[in-house]
Amino acid sequence: MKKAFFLLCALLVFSTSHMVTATQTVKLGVVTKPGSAQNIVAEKFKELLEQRSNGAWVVNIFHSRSIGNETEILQQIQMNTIQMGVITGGPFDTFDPIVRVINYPFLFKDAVQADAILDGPLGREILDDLATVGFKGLCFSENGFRNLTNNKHPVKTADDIKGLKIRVMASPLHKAIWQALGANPTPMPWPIYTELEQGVVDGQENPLWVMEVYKFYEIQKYMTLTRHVYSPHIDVASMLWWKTLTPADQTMIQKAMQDAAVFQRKDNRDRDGARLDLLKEKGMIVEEHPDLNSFRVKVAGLKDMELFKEPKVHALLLKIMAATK
Ligand code: EAX
Repeated sequence: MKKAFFLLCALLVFSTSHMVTATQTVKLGVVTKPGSAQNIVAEKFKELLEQRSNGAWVVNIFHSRSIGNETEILQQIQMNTIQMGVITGGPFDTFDPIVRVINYPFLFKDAVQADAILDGPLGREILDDLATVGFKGLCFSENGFRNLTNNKHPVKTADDIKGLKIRVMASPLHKAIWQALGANPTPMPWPIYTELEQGVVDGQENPLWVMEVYKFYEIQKYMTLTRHVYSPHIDVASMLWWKTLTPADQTMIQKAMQDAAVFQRKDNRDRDGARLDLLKEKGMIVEEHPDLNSFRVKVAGLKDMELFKEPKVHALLLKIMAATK
């Protein structure tokens, strides 16, 4: 009898302790490889959530296109086969056109202004709107300001772009920007090293870290510091999954991602100076002072295009433009 009682106790202790230590797993997708901006966010988030939950949560990161391109990762998040993602703003705008607003050319003067808008109520409007297409928008981390590279000739004014074959993200807005600038834009999902190497396209545009981490200095001769679009990542969760979480877990996950984003944005910016030096050392010819006015004039009409015709999208664009004047 006594023995049976002890056995029962042991069983109870085992099962309750088992309940307490049961881990929950979250799958998080990024398209880029370790060392990339998205991965730095993802790894920081993993570290913070696992630490703060005392191991109750485990984050598994899927990277380097192991679960598909960014559009495919987003589709899996909608279905909750993947729970979270750190996804570049570009490919997001086919899911919700409101995302176009933050990819608008020459919208933000600098990173400080981008943070002020994206971390404030206007950024929140965008994140909240994502619920209409199945995402819980958590916060913004960054790819950074995008710059043009090409393998044909130096680009100083917008006229130099005429006829260049430029790879763009799978985004109708990005395609429209490069059409307006006179290029011949080709949408392609990430990664694009082989296409550049083989000359399928002449150039591409991305933040400085991409040219370093993906070694574009090996295959692209000319770079122009156009900073034409500030490119955030949108850090999202599957709404189907989010609704199953306790409020305490929601808060912990939201906070861990926000802290990871703040960490990564600073890290990315701190390293940009050294990156530029490195790219020059590696032989890239850099135009540091392009005639950006010539670019601005050519893209000025975009806000009146079909792409922004949905009233809530148009209204938000005008609000952000007024706030960043
Ligand atoms: O971060 O597809 C792109 O150009 C993105 O910037 C990519 O995610 C690299």
